[in-house]
Amino acid sequence: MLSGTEWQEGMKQGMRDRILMILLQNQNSFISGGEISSKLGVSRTAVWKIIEQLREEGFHIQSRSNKGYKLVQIPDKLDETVLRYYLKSRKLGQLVELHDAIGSTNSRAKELAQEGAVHGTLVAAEEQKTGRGRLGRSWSSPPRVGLWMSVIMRPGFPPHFAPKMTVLAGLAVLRAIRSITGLRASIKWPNDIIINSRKVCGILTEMQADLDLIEYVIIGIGMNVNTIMDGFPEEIRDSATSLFLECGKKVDRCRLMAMILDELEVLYEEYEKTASFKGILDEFKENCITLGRHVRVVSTSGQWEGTAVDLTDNCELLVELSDGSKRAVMSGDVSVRGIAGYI
Ligand code: BTX
Repeated sequence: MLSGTEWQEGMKQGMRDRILMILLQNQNSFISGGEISSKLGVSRTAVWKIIEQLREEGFHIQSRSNKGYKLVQIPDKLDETVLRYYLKSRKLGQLVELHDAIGSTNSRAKELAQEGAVHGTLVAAEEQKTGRGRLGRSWSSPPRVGLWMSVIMRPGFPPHFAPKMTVLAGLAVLRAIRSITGLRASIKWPNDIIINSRKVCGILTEMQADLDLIEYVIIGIGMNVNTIMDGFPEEIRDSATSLFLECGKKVDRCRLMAMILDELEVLYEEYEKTASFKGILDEFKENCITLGRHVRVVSTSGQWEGTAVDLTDNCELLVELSDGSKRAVMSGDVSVRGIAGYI
């Protein structure tokens, strides 16, 4: 049971979120304190107190006598109400857990999924202390400059469909980057998003399944959004980039996060409805930097090289060897020969 103070805090937070939403919906015009107070059934003094609280949190709110309040600037931080304001999706991101700092959003999402969290639950953090990449690698996730987010999905598919979820996520990220910044990013099969030969985003898909059905998939997305070059650990400065470094402008992280979730939902539902992956795979191939390139495959059975020629219907990379034979690569690590060596 909630204590009296917890209950009051909850009420205050709820009121703060509702007032913020009203301000967001009226961003270009003033809205009077009286109108807000009658909409929410609270006193003008209560409205004023919340406006002061929002100002302390960094929201820039103008006030004019006889006119009321106008929100003119949103602080650069992850905020559930701001995210909700941008979100159009019906399922993805409807339940949200935001953290200032966490070990790994994927690990937390996995815990929640095991406790029964619903399809679409989102975990995101301002900072990850132990962000994870594939094969035990680490993912640098410094505070307040990136998107470090994980979505729990419960597709009613068999386990061999899991690579398709990474494809959907990659395309969603690509589309979101393009519509918000105008930048054309590419995908390095299977899970890296590249701009100008540098990695701007990585995707980590983890799955729990039994023999014939996926129980849940966690789609972890790590994107360098407003990172400056000095913000990267030295060892990745030659291979990493951020949206800010590429387009020269700071990007609204809540808007970007909402756009990724919206695009992912659109792609996922299109696939669920039509059961056809062809259009999605074609779009992936058009944007896949790996195809047509010389690749080096590092797998548990050793290293070998060839030319990436296609993707199979199961999203495996088809690599042609010098003797003309072809091998499909499912897992393993593929490096692509690019301008700056292998990325
Ligand atoms: P990956 O294994 O393909 O890439 C990891 C490699 O990328 C590292 O070894 C390093 O060389 C390089 N790297 C590390 N951090 C960065 C960075 N910030 N930008 C560019 N390059 C970097 C890719 O794995 C998948 C990463 C997923 C990260 C998300 S964040 C939210 C979720 N939670 C979590 O713990 N992981 C995922």
